[in-house]
Amino acid sequence: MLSFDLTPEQQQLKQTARDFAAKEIIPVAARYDEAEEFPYEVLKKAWELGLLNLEVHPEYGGLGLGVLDSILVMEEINYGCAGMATIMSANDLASTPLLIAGSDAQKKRYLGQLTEECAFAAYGLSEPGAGSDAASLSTTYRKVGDDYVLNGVKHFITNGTVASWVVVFATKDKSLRHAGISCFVLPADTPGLTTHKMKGKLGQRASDTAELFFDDVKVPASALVGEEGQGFKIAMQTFDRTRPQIGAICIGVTQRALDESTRYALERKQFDKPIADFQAIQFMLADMAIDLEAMRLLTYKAGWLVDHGARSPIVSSFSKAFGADRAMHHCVNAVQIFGGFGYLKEYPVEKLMRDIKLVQIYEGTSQIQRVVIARNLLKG
Ligand code: COS
Repeated sequence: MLSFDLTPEQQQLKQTARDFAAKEIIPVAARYDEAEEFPYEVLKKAWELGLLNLEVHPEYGGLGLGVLDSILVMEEINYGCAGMATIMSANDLASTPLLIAGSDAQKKRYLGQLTEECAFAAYGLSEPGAGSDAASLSTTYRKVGDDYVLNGVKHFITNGTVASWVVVFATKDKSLRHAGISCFVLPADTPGLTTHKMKGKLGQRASDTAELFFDDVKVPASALVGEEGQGFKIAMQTFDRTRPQIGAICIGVTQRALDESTRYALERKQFDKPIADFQAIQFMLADMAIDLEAMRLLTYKAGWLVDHGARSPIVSSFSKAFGADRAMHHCVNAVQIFGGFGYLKEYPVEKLMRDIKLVQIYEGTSQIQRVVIARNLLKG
């Protein structure tokens, strides 16, 4: 049966997130963006309302909601600020390897912490020399007695300096590529692990982005997530679940671009009439609305598939690639509709344009999404 209805609970959840974005995020988003400051106070309130870590199972203190539920919340939070939403979705990104392959003890300890206090987590895959080619990562692990010892550098890690715990991918032998990679989870205060905030981002400036340095970081055998050598597949399966959340970022930001542009186009007069009367403006607004509808359908479907045990790399990549590229296009158009005012920080659309650019890059570039899509098509 095909249904486009949200349940009453989902509608309520979405409304709660919408009200929160209107009341607690929009009024302060520009200030945190300008200062490049981590918005702890805002996130603490979101956590108290139950808007973070939705997918953590009830036995670890969470609500056990689905990916579609996370998408609905993300859409609304992103309407307010993509930087703040990225912090929240990074908790889901770090939690997902544990949901997929973590032991009961790992889930209890780490996912439990996220529900007991307003804590953050980080997912450490990218490295200075390993971005799109994730399997070429250089962070190493070696077995020493019953322990593992990690060495290397991760970068562009969301929540890196504020995380209480981190998931990290490391190799026992780089020449083995995928087969050599394992996944570990460890407290962020483990001796030998240090962090450094990477400043000066174009957009999403409220989010924390960091380098992580592993210098002979010793972790017990119980830090291994899943089995040795499974790390790369855990990382990819994680993205299949989390890329639809990036689709939700695109929905939220594009909806904001459409609403702001529509309001402005009705107010702003040139040639003695509102600019909304001109087809050039109308067509830009109409194209935003068409793509928004398509983004929602793709992204909700991607989330729904995961929730129904039919995780689909290709549909998750559709959601992210289509969403990111169309959202980028429309945020540039929103600035165009605002004209010179759109280029000023006093108006909201320049931030949308800066924020959305990152979405074409992180969690796999738009080009990597097409690699995933093409490979899935070609393998039949
Ligand atoms: N689910 C399960 N297994 C998967 C998978 C998925 N979605 N995708 C790949 N695999 C498996 C493959 O089946 C293959 O397994 P076998 O060795 O058993 O055959 C293995 O993983 C290697 O796959 P593949 O050959 O496709 O890997 P590549 O090195 O060619 O890389 C891409 C694939 C490019 C898709 C991957 O490196 C990628 O997603 N890169 C982007 C990384 C990224 O998003 N970084 C952003 C981090 S910001 S959080």
